[in-house]
Amino acid sequence: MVKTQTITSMTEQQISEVAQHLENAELNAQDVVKITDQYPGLTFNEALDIQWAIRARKVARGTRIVGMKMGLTSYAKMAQMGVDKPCYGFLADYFSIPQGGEINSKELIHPKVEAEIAFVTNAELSGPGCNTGQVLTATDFIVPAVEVIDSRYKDFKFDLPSVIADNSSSSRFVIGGRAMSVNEVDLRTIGVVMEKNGSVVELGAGAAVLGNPAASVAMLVNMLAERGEVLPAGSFVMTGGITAAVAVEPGDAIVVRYQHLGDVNMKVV
Ligand code: 0L1
Ligand code: MG
Repeated sequence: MVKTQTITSMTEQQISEVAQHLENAELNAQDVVKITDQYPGLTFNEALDIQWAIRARKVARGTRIVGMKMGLTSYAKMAQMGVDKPCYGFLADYFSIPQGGEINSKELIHPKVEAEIAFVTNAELSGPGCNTGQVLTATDFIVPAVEVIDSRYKDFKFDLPSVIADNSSSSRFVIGGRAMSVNEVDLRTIGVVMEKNGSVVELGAGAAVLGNPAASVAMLVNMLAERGEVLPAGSFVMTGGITAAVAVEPGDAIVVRYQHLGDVNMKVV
């Protein structure tokens, strides 16, 4: 456990200790208190340093990074959290569950599912100043995807720096439905219906995500630029929840029906 202390700038050793602490919480499916309880002065940059250190730990063990996710991209969710800025995280290879597959609740703490639209790019995107038009030009296709978020923090209680350090609650995702060109659909009006055990639990439309899910990809690119990073060609990006996150437990069957794009489904075991 990390020692309680009030600091305004963390050493590399402290970044590394917190990264190990949060990654262990993820790997052992063991909740922890939010990291700002130990580090009240945690800055956004330090939180990102921790997230990138977790990513580096996984890569060093041979895990592949297969995509990126944006989180807190709906104004409703930002208001609920009392934040004015979305966050991003990375997707590791073992987060990917096939269409119709099983979400193993034993590997997770308190999973919730979110209906999202994912983009796959065919050209490098770089910021600052990346805009929605550049994203649409660089999009190979979109595909429906459901994110399973799982905050490592007890009772899903955190603040923005804490959740950024915790890889923005990334844990699993399922890609389903069919791929389509952005020219074939109006991203803002794509309708989504989420069903749990046959009952409709959430509804939404693409515009819930920053007015247009392509704006979420542009925001990711501009956030990456703040750290000197680009979004390479061929990237898979989940743009954030169109619907509220829905808690799931063993025995639940989730089907998300997307207008034009088909269904995404999974079972929780
Ligand atoms: O993907 C998301 O929108 C979630 C980001 C982190 C906040 C949360 O865990 O609810
Ligand atoms: Mg999400």
